[in-house]
Amino acid sequence: MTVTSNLVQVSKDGEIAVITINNPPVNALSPGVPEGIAEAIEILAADSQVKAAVLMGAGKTFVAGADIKEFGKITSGERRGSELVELLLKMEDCPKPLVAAIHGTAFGGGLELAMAAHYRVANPGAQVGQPEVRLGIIPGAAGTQRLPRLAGVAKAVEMCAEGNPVKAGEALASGILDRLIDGDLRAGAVEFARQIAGKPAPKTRERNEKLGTPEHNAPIFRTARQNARNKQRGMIAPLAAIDAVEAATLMPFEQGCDFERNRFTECLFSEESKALIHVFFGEREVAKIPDVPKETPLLPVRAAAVVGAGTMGGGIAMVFANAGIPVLLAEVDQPALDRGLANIRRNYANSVRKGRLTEQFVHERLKLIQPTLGFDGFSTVDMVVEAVFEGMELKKQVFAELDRVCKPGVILATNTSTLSIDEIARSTSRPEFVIGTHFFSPANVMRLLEIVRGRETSKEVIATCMQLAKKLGKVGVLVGNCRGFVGNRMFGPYRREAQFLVEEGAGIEAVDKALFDFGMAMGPLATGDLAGLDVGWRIRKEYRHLEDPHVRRPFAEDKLCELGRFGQKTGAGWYRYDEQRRAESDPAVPALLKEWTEKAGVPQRVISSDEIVDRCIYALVNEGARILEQGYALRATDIDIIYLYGYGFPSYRGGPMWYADRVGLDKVYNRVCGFHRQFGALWEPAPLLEQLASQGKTFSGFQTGRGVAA
Ligand code: T1G
Repeated sequence: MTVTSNLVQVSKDGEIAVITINNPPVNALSPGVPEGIAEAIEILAADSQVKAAVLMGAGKTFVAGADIKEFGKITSGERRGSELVELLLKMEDCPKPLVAAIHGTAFGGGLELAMAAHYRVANPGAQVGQPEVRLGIIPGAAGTQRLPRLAGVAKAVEMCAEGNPVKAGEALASGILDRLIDGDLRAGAVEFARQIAGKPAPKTRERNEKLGTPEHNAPIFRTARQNARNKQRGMIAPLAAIDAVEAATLMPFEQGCDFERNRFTECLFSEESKALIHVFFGEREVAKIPDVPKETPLLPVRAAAVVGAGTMGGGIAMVFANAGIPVLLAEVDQPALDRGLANIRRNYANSVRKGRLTEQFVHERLKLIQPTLGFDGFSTVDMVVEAVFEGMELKKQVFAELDRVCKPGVILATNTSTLSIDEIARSTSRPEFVIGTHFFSPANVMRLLEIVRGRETSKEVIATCMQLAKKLGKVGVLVGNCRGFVGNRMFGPYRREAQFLVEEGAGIEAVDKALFDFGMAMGPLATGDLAGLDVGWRIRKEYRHLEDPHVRRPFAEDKLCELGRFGQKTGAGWYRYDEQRRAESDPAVPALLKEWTEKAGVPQRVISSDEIVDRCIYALVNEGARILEQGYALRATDIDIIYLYGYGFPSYRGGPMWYADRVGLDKVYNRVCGFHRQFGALWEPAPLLEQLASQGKTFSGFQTGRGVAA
């Protein structure tokens, strides 16, 4: 039995046909796959020998969904995009029962394919899901219509609106799967098919018993919409997904599919979807380093050590332990070590209380964290992450000691957020093994890991850390060794403008609200209070001698710090905080600002939220352009991913560089020129921004054409 498409093969196991999709790496439903399956269905339907059929994927997974790379052809009108919908009806109407056999993932169109089969079996390790909202779309091949018929309304709404994967056990319990098969999936599925051959093949679209009543469903949809507005603030796709599942409970199947199709198309043409598809491929692209080829040998990381058990050190130790890597946690004295361990236990207890981790998991992980005084045991580890106080002299002492006690070939990483990797590396005899691994606070939660390349850092060390990032559940982005690297270097101008805006008369709440409404997870001033205003204040004092005294600098935060207002940690900063660290406005601050700005002679004016957003976001973009042209980031996408996973930039805007591209670099450039005329040198446009704007080009098209600058 042969099919014309080489992406689909059909074989026979006695009276059972097996259709295998073979489109590596993830069996996406690329052109040729739906057509191949449709052809296979026709062939086996006509073959009297065949009593039933199994549909499965070759390689590591079932089907990861529609081919995302093809979406552009749908929005350009080159492809209809409804091929899948027609195939699913053909599958459902096939006179021979079809069994979908799932391993790895059945996501998006992959689950829709499986739900059009008459039965679904899976390996216990498999996952199913409708993650389309993460691409700014909704299921487009009747997923919102068939899923509630199998799993019930509440489960279907949760899966389609949130997009989280569901493990096989839960999928079986909710009615999506009919059986779990241990061991050889193909053999188990063929055996299952034999058992159901000749029996009536239930069509999912005709199973209405789980669709509930409008009265029963109303609170489900109400809660789901509230959750979507809170958790996926600013996004349209989650709300569209809820509407489509609701349509399934109110309309006949065909009508519900039309409703879904219209909402799907609306979302697919949205800016939100373009941004999130940019993020999807961006997350994968940042792992590719032009001058560090895929086959670069990796160094083993079987055991690690962390120097310093403070907030960052403790969090980093949890990250290694959570990934199953035994980790030494070192401190200078017992009280400091006890404080660090108590912090770790508290963090784990919080995660258990919130249901994110189990007691069992925590118990096992705590066993992997080995407290130690000094550098005892360091001769056995493969990697060390230094997380001591942010001072160059102290870090150099630590690295000199590590150079003495660690065996050859150990990766010596520093968690510094501002200091030069090269200067730290020079305190060792092995600078090629020194690298920056800049975690973000809280390290056991934040997904970003800025990996900082030093001038001598070897490709093996870089490749190993990029790979390790994935194992640690982080998104690793390689950056160059400049002051503040990429994230913090851009954050400086962003927070500078926020302070200037307050000093010029914009209210504290107004500045934070404008950026919050723009989609930032938190306003710039409240973020300062969370991180601690004193962190920046100490760094500014350390670098004061390097600053040009003729250039305007914000003064408000320095003055707040001189009053001991460091933010949440001191109960007061821009806002004041109660015991639960809940913020409230503090009338004392506007009064102080009035006194300070009058003394400094800063004219006060009414400032629009548009100006607030443009000044803060374009400050990011302008500095990002400088970083790109200087080669401290490989691609604009890398900057976008850094801001999404490290600084709470809204994913549905794609990141600061993507956002600027969508606004149009000519508009951004003109706005920056306007600020330059109004506010002076700090707003000098980056040459790359000027160049690309004048050429009508974009940041995403810009290639530095060389490795990350060291
Ligand atoms: N389309 C095109 N390419 C894809 C793809 C897809 N659906 N999924 C993965 N790739 C590429 C990816 O870019 C990478 O390429 C390589 O495959 C390996 O991926 C009709 C409209 C399945 C969990 O959202 O979540 O169906 O970088 O590195 O870590 O209603 O890939 O090597 O060149 O991620 O093992 C819905 C997306 C689509 C799932 C595997 N489906 N994929 O993770 O490998 S919309 C999704 C994933 C849809 C229907 C709608 C993950 C994975 P490269 P990888 P992985």
